[in-house]
Amino acid sequence: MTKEAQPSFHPASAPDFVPAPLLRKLQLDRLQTIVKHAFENVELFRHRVESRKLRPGDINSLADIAKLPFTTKVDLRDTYPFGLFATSLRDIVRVHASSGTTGKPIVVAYTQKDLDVWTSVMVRSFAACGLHEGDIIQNAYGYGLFTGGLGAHYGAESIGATVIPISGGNTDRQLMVMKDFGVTAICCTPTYFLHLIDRASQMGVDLKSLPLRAGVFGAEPWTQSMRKHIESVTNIQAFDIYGLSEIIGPGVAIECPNHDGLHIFEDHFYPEIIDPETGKVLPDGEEGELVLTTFSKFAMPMIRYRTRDITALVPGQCPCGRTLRRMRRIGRRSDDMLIIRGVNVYPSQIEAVLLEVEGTLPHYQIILTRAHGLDQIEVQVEVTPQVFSDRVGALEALAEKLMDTIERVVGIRIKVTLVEPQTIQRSEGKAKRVIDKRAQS
Ligand code: DLL
Repeated sequence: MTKEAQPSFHPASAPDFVPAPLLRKLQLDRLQTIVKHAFENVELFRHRVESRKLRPGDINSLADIAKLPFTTKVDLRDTYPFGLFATSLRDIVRVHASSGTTGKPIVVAYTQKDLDVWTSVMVRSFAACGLHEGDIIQNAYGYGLFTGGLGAHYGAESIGATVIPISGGNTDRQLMVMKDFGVTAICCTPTYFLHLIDRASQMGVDLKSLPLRAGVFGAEPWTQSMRKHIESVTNIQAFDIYGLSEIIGPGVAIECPNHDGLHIFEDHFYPEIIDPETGKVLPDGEEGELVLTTFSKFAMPMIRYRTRDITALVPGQCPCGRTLRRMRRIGRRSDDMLIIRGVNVYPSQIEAVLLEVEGTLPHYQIILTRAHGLDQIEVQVEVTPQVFSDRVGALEALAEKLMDTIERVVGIRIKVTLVEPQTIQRSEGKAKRVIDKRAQS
């Protein structure tokens, strides 16, 4: 049993319950305004729209959004650093950046009004997790150019909670603060929370006995099995929060206490699911790439931004009564697919197997190497201290079982190496699951 978040209705959540026809009308108004703003102020967008022989006045329904061009991460790179800004620098009060895989970061910008919108969606996110005035929130997302720290910070302050701006890292101090300050909720990546759990058990801190009752976990994929693990060893309720720098940061979507998909704050972020190959819009329920349009961000509007995150919109209404549509949790990105011996392999498929099989810990790494021109893949996973101290035969049997199960799920046999607890490097932020050594092989 998890410690229940207070179920009462929070007034900040009122916009989550706007009747759908009104919400659609608001979305169309906002879409028309933002398209006009981007057309008038962002050269790249204007050229693309004009080359399609379109004008902002041609957007007369929400379905017309499909006429507009997509924006991609490459566009942000090509216009680095300020090329997609739609207001003068004088009106921009904050920038953030996310590190790309290729050197230069992606830069994003906010006017004061944009920041107010961001704070409001973070307040609504915390409210959906049952947090309120009087809560003590330990914010262990990194502060700095990463959006996690400051995004959660202003939302938590604005809901009236007491914020501990501890940022990531220094795990022993995190646990001391959690215990001594009576922390009731924590914000961090799910893998960092796993690390906190481990360290707590080494230090003899019983997380179940603390007032901690909610975790707001995001910034990286995690699984239902990881949620079960976290909730059973801590008794907290684990909420999935989604967001990305290009759209605003954390607070694009959040789970409600039903934990059946994440409600998208659709009055500010319009979702579409497309076929990543053809770009065609897919109906609700079908899995594809999430495309988001920002309705209320004026420093840097993003029209039809291709997130690369793979999900589906959940058909039907959530029992919580929110009219905001939900998306399935993000298990993978279209660009993190590995192709091994011609078979498509996603790290999330491997993780799901590791977490289902008894005796392993949720700490693993996928190592890619190349031998004789062929890609090789190995999974290293930590096992529990009991398993590790067991007979060699038992370890071998567990490795065999994992290899069999992975083969059944993924379609190819992958080498699994069991390693001692605490061998795999822990992350303070987003975990690095895939170590690609192919260039060195
Ligand atoms: O990770 C913003 C954030 C901070 C979200 C704190 C939640 C909590 P970026 O660094 O730009 O922004 O990374 C965005 O991270 O496109 C997804 O691939 C991934 N991601 C974010 N949240 C989730 C989640 C922040 N809940 C990228 N589940 C996104 C799965 C997530 N993946």
